[in-house]
Amino acid sequence: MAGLPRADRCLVMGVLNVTPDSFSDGGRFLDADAAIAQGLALVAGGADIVDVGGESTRPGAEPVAPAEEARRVVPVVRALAAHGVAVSIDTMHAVTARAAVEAGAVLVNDVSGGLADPDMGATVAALDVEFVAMHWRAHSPLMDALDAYADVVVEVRDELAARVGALAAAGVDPDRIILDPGLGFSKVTESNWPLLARMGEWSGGARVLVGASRKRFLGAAIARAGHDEPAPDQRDHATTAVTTLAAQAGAWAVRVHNATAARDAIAVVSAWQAATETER
Ligand code: PMM
Repeated sequence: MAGLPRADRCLVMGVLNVTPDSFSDGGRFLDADAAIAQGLALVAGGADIVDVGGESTRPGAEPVAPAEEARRVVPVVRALAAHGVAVSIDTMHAVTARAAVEAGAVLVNDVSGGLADPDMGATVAALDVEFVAMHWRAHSPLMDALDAYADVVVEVRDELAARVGALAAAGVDPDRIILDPGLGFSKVTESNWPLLARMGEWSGGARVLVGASRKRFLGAAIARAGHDEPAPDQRDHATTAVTTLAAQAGAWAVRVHNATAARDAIAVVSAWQAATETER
């Protein structure tokens, strides 16, 4: 089983949704064999970590019972871990997190930052894993109703700090918590950009994961007058631009559908940064 790779550059987390209804890849990898093949393809393409999820979090998505979620993801996690892949489990359910870690996952990625399930903190504390705490306000049916902020950077900073405090009280080592601004989750289009541009102001020096891949706010940014807004699979170049800037800004990892594009962009950032340092 692989641990998390060393982060001497921005890491690439490849998205693998074993769901019928995710916004970009829903339905493509519901079959375990197809999902395992896609996980291995993500690694071959440049992913350092494969993030396996069994419940769609897009606005309006149907909730999935933990037993069904675990049925979808555990065989995929087990097979990928057996191939030496560093696997992350994307879940809001403590029981699914535990089952996935027992099957070989090395990181728990909880889009609710531990808010959705009161058992998540203690469960993660008992498991020897890293934890991604994403900024989140409510489940899918309600998330768009809670997108008002007086100052999005300050409120995301304070709400994430509250999560870290609660998780630490449950026994999680704060140094093992990675923060994520939750792009698109209870955020109108314009709220996502300050969170990207002012990463250092809300992260408090913690490691940062950026999940911008193919999201609606990128479609809005690249839309052209007189044309339909680009569909999710037409947002990869915009995603790669975010990857480049996030890597330059020191993000720990990006969560993306196209691993190769991210890996190439990060290699360019590393070469550019190395040349900057030798010239000083
Ligand atoms: N976005 C989605 C799902 N999981 N996890 C983290 N940590 N950050 C995100 O931004 C995030 C996530 C929704 O996108 P998907 O349907 O493509 O998985």
